[in-house]
Amino acid sequence: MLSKTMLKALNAQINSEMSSSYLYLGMAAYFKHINLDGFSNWMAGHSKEEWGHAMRIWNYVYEQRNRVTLADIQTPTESWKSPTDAFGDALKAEERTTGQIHALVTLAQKENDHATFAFLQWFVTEQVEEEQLFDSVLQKVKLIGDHYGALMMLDHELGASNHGS
Ligand code: OFO
Repeated sequence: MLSKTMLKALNAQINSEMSSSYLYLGMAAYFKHINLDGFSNWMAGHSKEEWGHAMRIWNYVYEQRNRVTLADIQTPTESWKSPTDAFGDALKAEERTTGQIHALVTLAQKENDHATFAFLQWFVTEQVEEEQLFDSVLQKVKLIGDHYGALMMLDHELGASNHGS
């Protein structure tokens, strides 16, 4: 069983992962709207991945013989000034998630909750990968700027990658 505090924090993280999923779906819609289908598919894949993170916590809460409580998911932004702007927001969202995961780890340590501490290690590693991934795309779109040909090449590259699918 989880403590009341730990359960509340894990339920909040489920909501946050679902909000990230919805944010990336909003970005997929934005990219689709400006005809960057590869970017759009990549973001839609990432949206699914975030939903998977929420479900990973969902399953853990039930394994611990507690129950999940769902809350409203924030309406995401659906337009950005440019791909650079969108990826800047995505990286900020990942950095925010990293902070939340680290706060959960600290809470698990404080409560001597060894099982939750062990469970969270997957997320700690995942966040390092995610920040690196989003930052690498951000740096590329920054370099590309308004160069249409290069943007099309990156669109093709992202569309062909299996990320998130
Ligand atoms: Fe679940 O935040 Fe990205 O990874």
